[in-house]
Amino acid sequence: MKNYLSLIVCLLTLTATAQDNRSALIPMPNNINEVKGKPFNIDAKKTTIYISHKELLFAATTLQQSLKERMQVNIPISELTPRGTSTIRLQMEPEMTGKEHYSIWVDGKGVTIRGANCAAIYYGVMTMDQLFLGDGCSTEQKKITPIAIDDTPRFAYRALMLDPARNFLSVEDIKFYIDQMAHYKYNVLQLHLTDDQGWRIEIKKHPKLTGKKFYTQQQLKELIGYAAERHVEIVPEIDIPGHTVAILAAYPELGCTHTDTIEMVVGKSVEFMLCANNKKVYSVLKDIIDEVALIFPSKYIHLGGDEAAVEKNWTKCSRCRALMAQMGYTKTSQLMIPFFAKMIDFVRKDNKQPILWCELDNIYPPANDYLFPYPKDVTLVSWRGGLTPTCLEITAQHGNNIIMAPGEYAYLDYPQLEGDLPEFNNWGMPVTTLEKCYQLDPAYSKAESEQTHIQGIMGTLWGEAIKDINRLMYMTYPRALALAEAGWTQMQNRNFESFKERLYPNLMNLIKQGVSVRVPFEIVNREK
Ligand code: TNX
Repeated sequence: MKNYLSLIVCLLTLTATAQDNRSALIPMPNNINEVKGKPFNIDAKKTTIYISHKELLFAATTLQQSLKERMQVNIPISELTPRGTSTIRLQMEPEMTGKEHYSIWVDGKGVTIRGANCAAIYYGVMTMDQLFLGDGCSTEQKKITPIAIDDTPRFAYRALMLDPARNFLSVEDIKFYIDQMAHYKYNVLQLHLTDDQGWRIEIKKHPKLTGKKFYTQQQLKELIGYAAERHVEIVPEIDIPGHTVAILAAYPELGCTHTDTIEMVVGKSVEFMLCANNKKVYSVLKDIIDEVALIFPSKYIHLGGDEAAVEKNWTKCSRCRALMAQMGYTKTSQLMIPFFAKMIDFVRKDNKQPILWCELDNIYPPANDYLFPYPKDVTLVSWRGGLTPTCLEITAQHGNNIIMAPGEYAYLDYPQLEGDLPEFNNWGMPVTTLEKCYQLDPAYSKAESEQTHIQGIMGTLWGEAIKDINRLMYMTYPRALALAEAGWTQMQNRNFESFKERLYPNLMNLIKQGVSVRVPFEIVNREK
């Protein structure tokens, strides 16, 4: 009787919303095929999740939790050879190509998720969870509709960025943020750890850097471990040589000669820079980079390099001017060459690769070249509104890799609608609607041959107005869902109308997890 009733409820819902097993898939998988036949019945007494390798235990536990939450069943996990008739298999197959490539096969007899490694299989589990979420009727009856998915991401680098330098975020809040982003197959979280308003990472050799609110190295290691289980890598950013009031307030002797007597107040000014010709600057930064490299296992260290007010600092500084004369430089910005040559050398010696925000010779279009010649092994992030097409071309010419965080699509600190938040620090930010975010093609319609240097995407949530986790989530979701699809899904599989429909179950689910999403009421056509 209960089943019969739920079937009626399901049929009614079906007519209203056309739910099926594809209706909650975000990002849309790149290859889905129908499989004919009966659904697979989950039977709490018979069904078992089998893992081919011990390392898959976390993915299996995640799937177990998903089944519990969506179908109210407790399914055991086993490391034994699969037997019986009701099996869910997580099968590591090293010969499968692609680091994040997974496949799912569901038929009347069972479920198999395959991948070359844990990350790939974890993404298969994430997709399974969305199959359950979308396929409300079947899920209600503890059934899984047959389907075949073979999915691999368009881009390898799919990042979000948080800025605890401006407003501190607790470790617990960052973990909660990681929980959500991992569901949408993001694999990088960049932490902007230093800025004018604060230095948030403990550096043992220079303890004065940190004030009251910071992360100890131990806390960071724990956070890195938490993220790694969910296949999210944390990339640290130490922003130099501008955005450095916090470090200069602690060690004023690292500033330029003309700032020797200026009182530095954390957060008060954004225009003071580290001196480009001071041995101590380089020795302190080496200590910092060495400690950062030891804490973070990531391949990359981000060194900022954005918005350096060179004229207000290096041009006025006698030491910097002396270095310019010695090097025969005609423009102050050329001092970035020896400054970053040293920094990048430190990074390389620590077996890491540098990332920098891409700065061109103009902050508005038209721009013609880099601000200074970036070494080839620097990965650049394109961010300034209007300059991404130029960044794409110049990075291709010079052989630098590029990550796409274009202001017009990927800035999560910008308002989602006119008149919406942020209520302060809004310097005339462009409105970045959900639809606008969705329109991002990370390759900017370039031919295949011209996009090989594009690593992926990053949604940046600058923190000036982010006072707490609820604001953080409000600015992130649902726009991060649109960016997730831009990073993962091939253009031919993307469609805003379809995305809008797939959004609703995900919004409901996020709310259920306690995520304060913004309701994107503007996407609903009220004149039906
Ligand atoms: C520019 S984006 C910055 C940040 C600010 C942001 C505000 C970038 C590399 N630098 O320091 O927080 O604008 O939108």
